[in-house]
Amino acid sequence: EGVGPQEYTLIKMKICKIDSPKLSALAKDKNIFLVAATLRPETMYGQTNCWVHPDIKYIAFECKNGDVFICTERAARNMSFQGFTAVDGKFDIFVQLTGQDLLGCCLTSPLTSYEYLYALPMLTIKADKGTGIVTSVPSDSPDDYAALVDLKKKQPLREKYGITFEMVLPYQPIPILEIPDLGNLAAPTLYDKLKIQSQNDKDKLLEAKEMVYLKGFYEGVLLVGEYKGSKIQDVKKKIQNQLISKNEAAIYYE
Ligand code: A2H
Repeated sequence: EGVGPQEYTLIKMKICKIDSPKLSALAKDKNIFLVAATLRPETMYGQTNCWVHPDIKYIAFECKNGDVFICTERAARNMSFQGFTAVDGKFDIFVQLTGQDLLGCCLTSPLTSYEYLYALPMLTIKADKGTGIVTSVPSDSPDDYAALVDLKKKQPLREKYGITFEMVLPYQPIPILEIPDLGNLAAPTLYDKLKIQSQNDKDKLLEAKEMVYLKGFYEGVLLVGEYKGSKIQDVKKKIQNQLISKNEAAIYYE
């Protein structure tokens, strides 16, 4: 971790169908978003799902523009000091939730080629980082790929969390970046190469992450979208700015 605050891009993943009884009360006329904190806005072309932790507590609160955000209370408090809410430092909690309440939720998210995504369980999410919600890019994030494979392989895991096969089966990593030596599906390539076993395979996942990162950031070239053919470091900020100007993302610090 560096000295200054960490900048995240918040990706607004819009709930398209409310199943949770806890949310239906406030759903009537509001747009509700699961807000995911990412360091890699340029990879949003490859999103396949959203991750929440089943046991983490989340809240829904209203932003000054009327959007309803779902994230941890800690993140909501930080956002309230960063101009997201009507009154500085204040946020009204509409409803308290656990990740369990959000699992299986159907979402839409910017840039990805999948029309609908689902909120799925990831057991390694930390409550005290970002928003407690993570968007999943299994092509380029070893953690995301490992957690997605776990759900595809392990029927008891799906059953435990009420995840149907349809929420995971159609979702494959999308080739979005070409990285020298790692190809266009860097995370799956390293998962196989390092023989990663699951999302809990901490040491190997760390090793894989370090390998994808540096190489991805400095040498990765986009394969899709408006900046196809460009180096990531040259377009990361542009992609972030576009998402923000379309009100599909925001900047958040902690
Ligand atoms: B990243 P840092 Cl393609 N718990 O976004 C666990 N992980 C979290 C989290 C939490 N509460 N909040 C965010 N994250 C993840 C994309 C991505 C990310 C790619 C590749 C690597 C990568 C798609 N998932 O991060 O500790 C989010 O996943 C690898 C570390 O603040 C976020 O960016 O450095 C990143 O970790 C933030 O982690």
